[in-house]
Amino acid sequence: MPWHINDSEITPEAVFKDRRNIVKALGLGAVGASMPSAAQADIFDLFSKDKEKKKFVTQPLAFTKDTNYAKDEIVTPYNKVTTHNNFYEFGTSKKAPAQNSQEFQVEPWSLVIDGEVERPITLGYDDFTKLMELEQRTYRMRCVEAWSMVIPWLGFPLATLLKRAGVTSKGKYVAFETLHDPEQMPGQKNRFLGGGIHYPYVEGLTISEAMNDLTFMAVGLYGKSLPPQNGAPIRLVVPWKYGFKSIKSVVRIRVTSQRPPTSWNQLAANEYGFYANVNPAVDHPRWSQASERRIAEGGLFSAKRIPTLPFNGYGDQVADLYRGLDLRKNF
Ligand SMILES: Nc1nc2c(c(=O)[nH]1)N[C@H]1C(S)=C(S)[C@@H](COP(=O)(O)O)O[C@H]1N2
Ligand SMILES: [Mo]
Repeated sequence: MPWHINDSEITPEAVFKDRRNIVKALGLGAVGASMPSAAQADIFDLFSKDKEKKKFVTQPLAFTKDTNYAKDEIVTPYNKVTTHNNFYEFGTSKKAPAQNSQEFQVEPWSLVIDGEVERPITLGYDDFTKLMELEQRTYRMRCVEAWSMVIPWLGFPLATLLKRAGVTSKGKYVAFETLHDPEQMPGQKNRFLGGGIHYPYVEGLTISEAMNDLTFMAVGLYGKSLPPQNGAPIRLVVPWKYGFKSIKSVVRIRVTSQRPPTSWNQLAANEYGFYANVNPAVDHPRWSQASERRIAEGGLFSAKRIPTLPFNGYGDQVADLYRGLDLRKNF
């Protein structure tokens, strides 16, 4: 049986990325319909072996400091944090990111910190975990869609990175960018699957927001490296802002003099502002922001409704950043 060959005898591993390539590598052309069913079974064995090989694996990570910023609240179970996601690059339903991202390749990865800095930095995959001292931060996470979670992240303050790079006097904003790789991210290939966002997904903060100690670069959650659906290998977490600010799978952090464009604002400026601070007093044009469903055990609609707090409850640390700003206009 010519199709029953060991991987090593055919081609380098890279070719075994998807079914089309396997079919090409085996020289089978349009298989399937014309093939006897036993032969088809062999082919599908080969696919599933390949799947096992590529399947994403999370690694345990050590941390030195552990701070809970959601005291007395129940931490959202791991299986909810990793199966109820927004990551439109992998599809727009809540389950799609977990389903479609398990073959996501994060090694090698390169994260560039550049722009208005004295010393641009490029970090490789191992650098996030080996050069940086990791801490655990348990934060509330409030999506603009009025659901929320409590998540124990692992990572380091963004300010640590920015201080190493040395922000120049022209640095007023920070622009973030997600990986652009349509081969790996079906939502970037197909406008319908990707929810109409113009990719790569981009986000931004003012420099004072970026330097605030709460602003965190997460490389893990629940004591392990990030699963792809949560933004592997490194993502932003800004706990006083709506979740869409917390951009995933970041490849570039650029300090700028001008306010950078942001993806959801570009898509619907009347609904999603640049600031996006959690604010129960300013409703979304299509729904109230006064309360939220806190996701725990059970489904979204059995989740308890609780009041939403200004700045998601982090006003003590961040309200000063917005003194004199009309938060109704600057939503
Ligand atoms: N690149 C990218 N980052 C993203 C998103 C996205 O679609 N693409 N969704 C955002 C939204 S709307 C939310 S609520 C959070 C969800 O993070 P979580 O899935 O880890 O809970 O990620 C944010 N970061
Ligand atoms: Mo969100």
